[in-house]
Amino acid sequence: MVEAVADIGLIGLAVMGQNLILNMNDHGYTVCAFNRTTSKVDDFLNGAAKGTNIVGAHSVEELCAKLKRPRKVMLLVKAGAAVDAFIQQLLPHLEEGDIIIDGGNSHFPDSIRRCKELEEKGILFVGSGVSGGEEGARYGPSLMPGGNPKAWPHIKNIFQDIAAKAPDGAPCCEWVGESGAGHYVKMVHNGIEYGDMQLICEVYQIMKEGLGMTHEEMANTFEEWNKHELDSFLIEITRDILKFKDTDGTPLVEKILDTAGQKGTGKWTGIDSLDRGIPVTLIGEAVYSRCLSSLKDERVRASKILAGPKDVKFQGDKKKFIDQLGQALYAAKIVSYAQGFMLMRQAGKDYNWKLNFAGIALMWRGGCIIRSVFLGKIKDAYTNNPELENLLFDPFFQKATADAQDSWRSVLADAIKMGIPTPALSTALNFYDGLRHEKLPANLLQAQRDYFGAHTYELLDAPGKHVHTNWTGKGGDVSASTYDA
Ligand code: 2AM
Repeated sequence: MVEAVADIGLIGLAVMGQNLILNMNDHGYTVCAFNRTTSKVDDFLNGAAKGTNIVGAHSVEELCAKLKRPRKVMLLVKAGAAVDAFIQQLLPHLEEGDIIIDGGNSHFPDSIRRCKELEEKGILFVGSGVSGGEEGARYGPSLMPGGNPKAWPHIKNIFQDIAAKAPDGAPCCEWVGESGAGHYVKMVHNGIEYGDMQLICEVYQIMKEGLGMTHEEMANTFEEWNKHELDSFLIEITRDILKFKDTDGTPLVEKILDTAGQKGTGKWTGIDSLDRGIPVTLIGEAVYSRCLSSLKDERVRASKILAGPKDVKFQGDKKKFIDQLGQALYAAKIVSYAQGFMLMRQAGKDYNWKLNFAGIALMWRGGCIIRSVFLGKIKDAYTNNPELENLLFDPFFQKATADAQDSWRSVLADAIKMGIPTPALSTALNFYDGLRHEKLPANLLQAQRDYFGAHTYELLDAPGKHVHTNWTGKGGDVSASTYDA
């Protein structure tokens, strides 16, 4: 009879899995490690895990036998078929009330499905976003668990112990919500990360191309910004990257090919926003910007034949402009997060998830790539009003955008005149201006639809009643049935 010695089992000994195990071990938990290729279990036990309390298993059966009840098994394997395969292998060795946690990069519809299928079998499923890369996994990731709420009391301590801690000591891990909510929130997190990175890249291009700043000057500006409201991990690493010199003494960043890679989570967020009808325009532009960057050959040809503005050099006060640029970056970032939270709010409605928005902001405050001081303000906004309709309606953010908007407009006007692309900075302002317009030109759009397709429209003073006009006197009076795409 194998003794049940381990607090949790972890399957998948790639770098994330190994580091999470070591992290759990540091916090006093006994972990049992398993991997499809079992030689990696021995390599791990004889290597990084040597001298620790970590134990190993060479079969799924042995792993389950070594776990205290209710069993907790965390998967950190390749997203997709491998997760389903392990769930199937585990099931014969689990009992009602045991817990399976998927900590991989699963797409949330899979987590919704797994949660439901396992609940029918009495097994509690948790899909958890894990962010922070290798170092985060080892010393404190941001963890975003969602799924069957009955699992949370059993895993709360271990998850919050190993998670990153925000500057005030709060763990960057809270229960996100039911079903696929954990992986959903992780997806939006990654989308927001795309947006933050793109915004910084646009600012860098304006500084370099528009203002002709040196790398030292740019690095110093980011250093300065990092002391105030833009204080964040991404601003900090941008400063370091801009300072970094290659062996020949020139900035390494300028030698890097300007075509961006992507793994797809930003794209998932964009597609999901289209499906839900929520204008998450900044993340969309961030994804498209990576796509445009990848069309390098076409851009090289275009650069030789497409006209841009002639001899436009920035003429004004450079110091003032840099200050305004920081304001533009801050305002656009606020809009991006407002859009991300709008999307999560809609998904919460669509799936009947009770999403904990203050908790989500808190989880992102430390451990992950988008960690920033700014997220503390978002947490405050949702703590003050959990029903907040839109982040931009919160008094703090309302004032922040009001204070920044003149600078934001001025910077963009100059960038446009200079012919420097600003897709994310601009779309954020367009969204802001669209949102604050009580009236948009969709009345004309409805008229056009009715004109050519008899799609009908509603009148301002009689909403809900669909009418059709025979605009030309030639078409019939029969309307098409209304539909929503
Ligand atoms: P391996 O070491 O046996 O390849 C990251 O790739 C992790 O996912 C590794 O632990 C890897 O196991 C595991 N993995 C990848 N594809 C898998 C599959 N189809 N079935 C089981 N485990 C898989």
